[in-house]
Amino acid sequence: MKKHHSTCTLCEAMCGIEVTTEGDNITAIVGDKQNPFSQGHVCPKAATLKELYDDPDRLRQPVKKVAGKWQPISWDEALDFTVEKLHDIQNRYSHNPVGIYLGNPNAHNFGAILFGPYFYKALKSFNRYSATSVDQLPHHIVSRQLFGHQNQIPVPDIDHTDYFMIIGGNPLASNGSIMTVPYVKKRLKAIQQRGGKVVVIDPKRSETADISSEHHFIKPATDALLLLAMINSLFAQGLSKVERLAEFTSDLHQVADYVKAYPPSRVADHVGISAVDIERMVREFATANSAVCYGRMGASVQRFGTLNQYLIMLFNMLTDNLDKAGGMMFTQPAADYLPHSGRGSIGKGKTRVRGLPSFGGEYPVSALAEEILTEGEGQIKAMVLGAGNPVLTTPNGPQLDRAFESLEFMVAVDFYVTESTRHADVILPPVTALERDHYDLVFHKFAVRNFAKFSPAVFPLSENKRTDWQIYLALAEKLEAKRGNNTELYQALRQKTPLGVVDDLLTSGRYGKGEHSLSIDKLIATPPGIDLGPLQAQLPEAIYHSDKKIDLGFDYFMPDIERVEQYFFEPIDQSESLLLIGRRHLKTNNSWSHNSRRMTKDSRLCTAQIHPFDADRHGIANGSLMTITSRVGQIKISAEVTEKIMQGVIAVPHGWGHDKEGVGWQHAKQQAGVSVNELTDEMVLDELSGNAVLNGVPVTISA
Ligand SMILES: Nc1nc2c(c(=O)[nH]1)N[C@H]1C(S)=C(S)[C@@H](COP(=O)(O)OP(=O)(O)OC[C@H]3O[C@@H](n4cnc5c(=O)[nH]c(N)nc54)[C@H](O)[C@@H]3O)O[C@H]1N2
Ligand SMILES: Nc1nc2c(c(=O)[nH]1)N[C@H]1C(S)=C(S)[C@@H](COP(=O)(O)OP(=O)(O)OC[C@H]3O[C@@H](n4cnc5c(=O)[nH]c(N)nc54)[C@H](O)[C@@H]3O)O[C@H]1N2
Ligand code: SF4
Ligand SMILES: [Mo]
Repeated sequence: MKKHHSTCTLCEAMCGIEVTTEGDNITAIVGDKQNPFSQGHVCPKAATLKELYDDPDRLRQPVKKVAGKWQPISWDEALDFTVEKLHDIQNRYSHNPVGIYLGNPNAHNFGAILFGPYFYKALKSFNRYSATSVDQLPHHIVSRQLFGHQNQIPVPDIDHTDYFMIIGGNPLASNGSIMTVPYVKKRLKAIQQRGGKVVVIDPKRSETADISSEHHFIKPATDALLLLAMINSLFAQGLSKVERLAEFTSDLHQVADYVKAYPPSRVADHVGISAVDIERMVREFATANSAVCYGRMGASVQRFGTLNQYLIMLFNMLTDNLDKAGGMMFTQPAADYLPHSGRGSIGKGKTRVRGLPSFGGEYPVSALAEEILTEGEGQIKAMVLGAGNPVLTTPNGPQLDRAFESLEFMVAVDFYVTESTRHADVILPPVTALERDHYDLVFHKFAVRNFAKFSPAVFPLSENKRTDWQIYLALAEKLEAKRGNNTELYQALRQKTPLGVVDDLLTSGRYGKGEHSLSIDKLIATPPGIDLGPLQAQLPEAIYHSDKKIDLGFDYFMPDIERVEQYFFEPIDQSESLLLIGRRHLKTNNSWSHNSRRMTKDSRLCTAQIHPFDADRHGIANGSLMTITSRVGQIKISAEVTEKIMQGVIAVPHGWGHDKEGVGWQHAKQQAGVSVNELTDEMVLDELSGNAVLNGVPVTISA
């Protein structure tokens, strides 16, 4: 029996886990009490890492589709076949007809982050897409503009704040996002215990709202109006405080001019929160010792997502809560990849069909299906899917499903036959998280405390197993060899390994010398991880603009207010519509946790939550089937009548709908659920960013 200090990679919280093994078996996974950051906390999902490891439905060897059936093949055969097909397609057309989609688990995989790009680069295709554009794209754009780097995103200093306003986030279910915060419930309660407030703005009385000091229902996708009114009221009450930050940006006070038309009284009916409440919240926020306003999925992935994130940042700055204890702060990670990664170029390219802007070398995934289905030069003919299931997770999934079916070739780096990878010609399955080394390159950077931890693989890699990075590097090398190019780079990288890169980052980083002298060896010698203290003020170092000033980017963001004005004050008749929003459950993880028997015992995981008033009005009984229709499609789903949801709103989780032919998840198929992304609309976007609109989708319903 052996015990390993490891890390759960399923969500962003980075909980330390203690994994017990006997030979090749995992016998137990519990919270690691010695981990200084998570202190023993885990959620129920941690245990599913064992189920994932044991899952008989998981691919352990490459498979190739021959006459519609999957045949196991060797790694050499699979990699050679893949490269031959990609090379042939690029020879016949050009580079761009090979598209790439990268899904969420890549962010939890430092090998894929560091070495995957060598393959994407070798493909020389501009047709890159990822889950970013159904998620956090607005945050990247705001940080790129203001602070000069797409990943320089400040996080709430939750452990020191006196007032935490959460707009469109439900950390009690999600365990936090762009805020790496194990045991968030305890930390939220601690705010209240020290006399502070937790305020939740959400169309649902979520699990987080349930433990908050104050919850306000908000009509979906009206957050921009609320935020404009909050800033307006801040100036009207004479409560803005710009002196400290004036050193870094002299223009803050000018924000007042842009929000003049939005006194709380003008927006109250639209958002569903009274002017008195808005004014009071602003006053309490602005006069608290410290306060932080934080917005996530509900605020980002909607019609005005980028403007929302921008206004949230302005509100924090105008109340003197940026880069200050208890406000929004920049984490100081031990292995800082920011100086070595792209700062994020805005709008450098445009999609072929719809002319949507690129960001950071990627196009909005809402455009992917049309780029495959629309004929002409540059049409996508082949896809590389890496750790993503966009048929279930991106808007108008059924269209993408059809598009994938029409491709000449698809390769997937994934260990399941999913709704998306079932369209592949070859699947290259990497090992699971516990079988590879782990250093959290992304989420250490968003942690609410400075911390560093390395988790060595729980099991050594055997001959016929590959990690994601090994797969990508092999593909890159073989592709360049096929083109007759020099491949020494890849051999050198294989020697270096991603771990070698992290070691360089650690030793050259801010804790590489002196007291901590961090290196991989040091972290190996300290298995539970090393606490590096609370977040520290970081301006102006945190700024990546060469003049070390925050650029408020008025010209870029403020014109969007006109769109807000038009949308809300010249309204079209939507009296028949309800507004669809998403939701997460503690026991699910996007589209790929439903094969876990332990996590799917509750039969009400995939339901449409609806207010009793709306249910009555449409003759819908609790538990009965209801139909939801949008511009794009129609689903039938069981109704869950609850007062937790705002009137006029329907909440449906994503990642379900596993009843498609050929899907390999045997258990998930039995409780298939339906995919909410059969309703979401790939033609409606947050115009500033091209981010998808998954919250606030107009729908009609019937019994
Ligand atoms: N309507 C609606 N849609 C949404 C959302 C919503 O709130 N509402 N949320 C959106 C968000 S925030 C996100 S991030 C996306 C997620 O969307 P995606 O990233 O497209 O999908 P996932 O469900 O995370 O699928 C992950 C895939 O990676 C595989 N996988 C897991 N671990 C590994 C690994 O280590 N290596 C490899 N190679 N593969 C692995 C799994 O088998 C699975 O097939 O969904 C988005 N879609
Ligand atoms: N258990 C679990 N944890 C997860 C995931 C998972 O699938 N399951 N996914 C992970 C991923 S990929 C991500 S990105 C994070 C996301 O983490 P969070 O951002 O915390 O996401 P959600 O839990 O979806 O919470 C979004 C909240 O926004 C509300 N909302 C919807 N529309 C609006 C609106 O228009 N305005 C406002 N103000 N609120 C709105 C919803 O009711 C919901 O309560 O979670 C991560 N953690
Ligand atoms: S909160 Fe997230 S990181 Fe922690 S155990 Fe649960 S899924 Fe894993
Ligand atoms: Mo996400």
